[in-house]
Amino acid sequence: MTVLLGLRRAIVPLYRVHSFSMSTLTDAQRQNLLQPLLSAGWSKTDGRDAIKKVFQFKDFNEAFGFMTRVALKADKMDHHPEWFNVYNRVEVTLSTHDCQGLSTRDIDLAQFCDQSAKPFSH
Ligand code: HBI
Repeated sequence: MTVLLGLRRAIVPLYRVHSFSMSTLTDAQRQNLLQPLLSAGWSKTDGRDAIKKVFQFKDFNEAFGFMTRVALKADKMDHHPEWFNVYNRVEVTLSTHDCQGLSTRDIDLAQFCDQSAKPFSH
């Protein structure tokens, strides 16, 4: 019995770390991880725990190149953006549906979006 309890104590945190169960950002994570994104052009959406940013490119080719890179990353992460594209403009909204709010996955994907758009910021 004690062996089983010990095993449980060892496995449950591992399960959480591997984020099978995503949880929303803590206050400290909002301060340390979210705040820098809000200073870099991301903003909180009205009425839900999500962030959004508009990326503007030279033309459709650049915009779709950005979307392709983000799409491949999103697929690898199994974490998908809500987005809207018209010609050279891409509106990206990030939130984690599994926990109905912002998680570290949104932080990671937002940082990836910024990195991917960097070569095109004129
Ligand atoms: N994308 N943004 C976002 N949020 C999620 O919770 C999410 C996702 N893509 C796939 C996914 N969850 C899967 O874990 C399942 O819900 C299918």
